Amino acid sequence: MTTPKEVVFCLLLALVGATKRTFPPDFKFGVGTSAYQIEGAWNVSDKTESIWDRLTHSNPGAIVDRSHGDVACDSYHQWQRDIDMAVELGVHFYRFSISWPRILPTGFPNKISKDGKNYYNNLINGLLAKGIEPVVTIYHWDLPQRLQDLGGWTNPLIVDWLGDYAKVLYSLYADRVKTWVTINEPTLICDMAYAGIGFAPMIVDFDIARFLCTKNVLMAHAKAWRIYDEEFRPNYNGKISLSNHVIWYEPMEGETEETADLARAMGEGRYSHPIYSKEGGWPPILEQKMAEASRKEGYWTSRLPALTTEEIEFMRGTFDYYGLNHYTSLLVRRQRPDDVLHFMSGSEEMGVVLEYSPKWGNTSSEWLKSNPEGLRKLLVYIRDTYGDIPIIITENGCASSHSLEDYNRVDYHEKYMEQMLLAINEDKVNVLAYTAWSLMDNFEWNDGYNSRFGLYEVDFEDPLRPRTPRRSAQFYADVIKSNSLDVAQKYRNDEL
Ligand code: GBH
Repeated sequence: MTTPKEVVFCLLLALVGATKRTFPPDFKFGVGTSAYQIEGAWNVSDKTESIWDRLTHSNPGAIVDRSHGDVACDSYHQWQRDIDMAVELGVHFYRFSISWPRILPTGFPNKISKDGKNYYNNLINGLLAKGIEPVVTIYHWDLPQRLQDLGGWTNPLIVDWLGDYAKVLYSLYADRVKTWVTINEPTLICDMAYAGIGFAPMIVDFDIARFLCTKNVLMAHAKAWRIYDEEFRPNYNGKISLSNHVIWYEPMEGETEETADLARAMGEGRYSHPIYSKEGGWPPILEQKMAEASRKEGYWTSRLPALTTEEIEFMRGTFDYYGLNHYTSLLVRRQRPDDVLHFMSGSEEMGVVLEYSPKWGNTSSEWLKSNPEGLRKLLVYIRDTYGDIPIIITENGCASSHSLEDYNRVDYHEKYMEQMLLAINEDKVNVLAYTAWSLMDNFEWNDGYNSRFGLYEVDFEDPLRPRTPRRSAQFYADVIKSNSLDVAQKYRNDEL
């Protein structure tokens, strides 16, 4: 016989167990895409060339399947279907980006494209009509080629160019768009673009251009944030930040946290410390190591540009939330004399080497290993380093095979969301929202159409680009509907 006391006890236990897998009541779920990856219509109406149009057309070998985004998912024509998919998933918000050369064909605000303006108006209004919040990224890598010809992200004037472009967008859409991302992943814009690995504009200058870009991209973000803060926030009261791509750097066995901190300063701190830290500016250890390395190499000044007090103040505190794109982890160890470093394998300046752990799960991308605990540690690290800032996960996801039965994606999302929940419920990290990347298969940059990140599969052979929900889409919809991970069991395949 079970006594009433025992029944109550069991019920309580079940409740505690259940809440562990349950999201806070006001937690928000979304999906993301970006303009060049989905829109197509690369030369429709008065749209001009972006650096990705130029790269894919003039240098097809830079893309593994020699493809391009000329048509992509054809979202320029199929935005209604895109909205329908967001409705099917039941997401609270849809994160998409605006194409700079579609809105401003000259790159400058002297001419605003009527068709470009209407396209995003339709998308925004269509989402709002269905109760879905538009979350808008101002810059997701498709720089007008004209601005690239003027030096792109190495020219400090880009701080004003981006500021003007952002102001045009606020004037057009800030009455309805309440959450903004200024710039997506500065580290890709600077560190990948100048590394000579085929990322637009494919200029090889890892030592200098890369760090000029780092400073300019952060100043441009700060400019866009300040324009919003001063001229638009009083009327519209939205929130705005940038999205950083942050890897979790874990010390290798036998290595110290200090060693991992060296990698963190270069990979994460370089793009976060100037914005989110109380004191602002570069992480001190990065400034010191960069100065030492530059001196050894014979430079007269540090390759990491110095910041004036005004610049430090200009960037410091320009956020309303921490925008986090997170996919994977890396192990860190100290560099040994016989290590030869190349792009992504470590940093000569910091004296660290980066490696994957054989214990982490493989995905179909070489660079993306599944280490869900890394997300929890990273969330705690961000809170401990910068304080109790609200965090929005603006991207998380993985690629699958070209199949509708994407068990690996279900598994990845379940485990990463589970760790996020532990950070929220156990560690009390203030995470407001989660964005699955991506709504649908799309042009995956240098991987072309080989990598499939979509909750929806897209048939790129069919001129109509039909979209079909994968297993993971059904899983995500059910998680959102129930506000809990307990439904996961139905979508897993435990035999795999
Ligand atoms: C995100 O960046 C992007 O914001 C998004 O547009 C993209 O679709 C998504 O990733 C999925 O890739 O093979 O060694 O050359 C994540 C950053 C992108 C960084 C891929 C590493 C390949 C490195 N990562 N990149 S490598």
